[in-house]
Amino acid sequence: MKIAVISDSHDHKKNILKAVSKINKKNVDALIHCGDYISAFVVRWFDGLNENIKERFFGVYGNNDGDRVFLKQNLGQICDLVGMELISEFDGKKIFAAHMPNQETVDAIASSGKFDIILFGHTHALMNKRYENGVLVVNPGELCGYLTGRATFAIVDTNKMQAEIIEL
Ligand SMILES: [Mn+2]
Repeated sequence: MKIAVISDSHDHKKNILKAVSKINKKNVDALIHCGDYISAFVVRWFDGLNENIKERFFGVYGNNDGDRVFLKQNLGQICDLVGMELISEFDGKKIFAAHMPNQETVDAIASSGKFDIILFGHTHALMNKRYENGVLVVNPGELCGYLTGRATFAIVDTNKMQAEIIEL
């Protein structure tokens, strides 16, 4: 199963539309957004996702997502905004996703053996790392590209247990 992972899109319309188009062409089965959408109106830019992807579109809130009521009301039409943490199983793999766990927390969760894949955002910095115990830890970087100049997202392959970083 292929899961697209986006974080920190920060209202960047052009990059969101580009990412949606790429995700639609990549045979992706699900999408997880690790937070920092910003405005509730981003729903219109994510709305072009293939229907099968929208059925498995999950998101957690970021620290910059102030208006959660309207985000839930609008983006919530196509995305299951689960709260601060996503804990779920995809294709037999236990996944933990949150916007801003610190690195020590990520390492502790990874070494707990309770999850196969850990996803996060917030730092706007890429991470694509397979820990010694096999846990895959991915920060897809920033879709907005505001801080690093690189607009990226990831596609996690749950069979191969690896992530491909896609640059816009
Ligand atoms: Mn951010």
